[in-house]
Amino acid sequence: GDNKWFTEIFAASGSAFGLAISKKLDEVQSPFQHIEMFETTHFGNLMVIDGVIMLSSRDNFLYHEMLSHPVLFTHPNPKQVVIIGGGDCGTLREVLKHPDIEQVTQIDIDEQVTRMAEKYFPELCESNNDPRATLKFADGIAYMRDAAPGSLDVVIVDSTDPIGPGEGLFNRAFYESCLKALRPGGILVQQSESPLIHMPLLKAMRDAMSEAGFADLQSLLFPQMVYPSGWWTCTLARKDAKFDGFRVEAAQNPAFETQYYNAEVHQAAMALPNFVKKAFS
Ligand code: PUT
Repeated sequence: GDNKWFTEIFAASGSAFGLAISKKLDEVQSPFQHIEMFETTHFGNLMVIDGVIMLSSRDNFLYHEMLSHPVLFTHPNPKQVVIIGGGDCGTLREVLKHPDIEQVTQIDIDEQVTRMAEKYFPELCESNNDPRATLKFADGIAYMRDAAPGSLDVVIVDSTDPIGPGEGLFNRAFYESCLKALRPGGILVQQSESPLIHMPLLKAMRDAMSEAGFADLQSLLFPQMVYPSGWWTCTLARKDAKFDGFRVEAAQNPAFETQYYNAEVHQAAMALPNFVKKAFS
């Protein structure tokens, strides 16, 4: 047809992903990055940052739910949550679905990401005025470095890839800041790229988390069509003890609705294929 295509080329893996575009909606050069918004023919709106797909209306629920609910149902009693990045507010919305959460502070370096999300993904921003939510636009690395020791239950790193402003969120120094800011029992979770085509990066993240002093790691796998290879991970790192399952009963009877997450999906996401086990060993 007459449609144009947005294509993201993954040079390192000799692959690419494309979506048919009906029109360009918006574009802004922020002090940090180039943000573009498109209307697609079949996936709703699409946000692209520095040429890299961040989210589409149609499938972002997979990523946002898997970055939020597994960690919150693994922690025994999460109250204080920080989100680093997450400017589209989709993760924030999922976290705020948990009624026992008392406070969520989101720190994205780029206010323009949130301004675009308010306009083009209003459904993701529907909880931004929740009294438990605080949105700050600042450097997440400095925020975690200066966070009060032992003050947080869960830190969620919902970042871009480790190039550009997100780069400093993938190293030992950052993980040490997170570890210090977590209370006993605290858990860090970070989006950790594709198991199929980014394994060296995923492995390096896990090694850096261990070297920073986290006691145990757990990577979860889930589909995410608009990201490279269509298959993605998040990695949980527990401050001071081995992981010991999750709160299955609570996950089976949530006080809210989800589109992807449920207790069975959580259990299944913890199953590691042999090539992943081998890479982690
Ligand atoms: N928020 C995760 C972005 C990943 C893009 N490749």
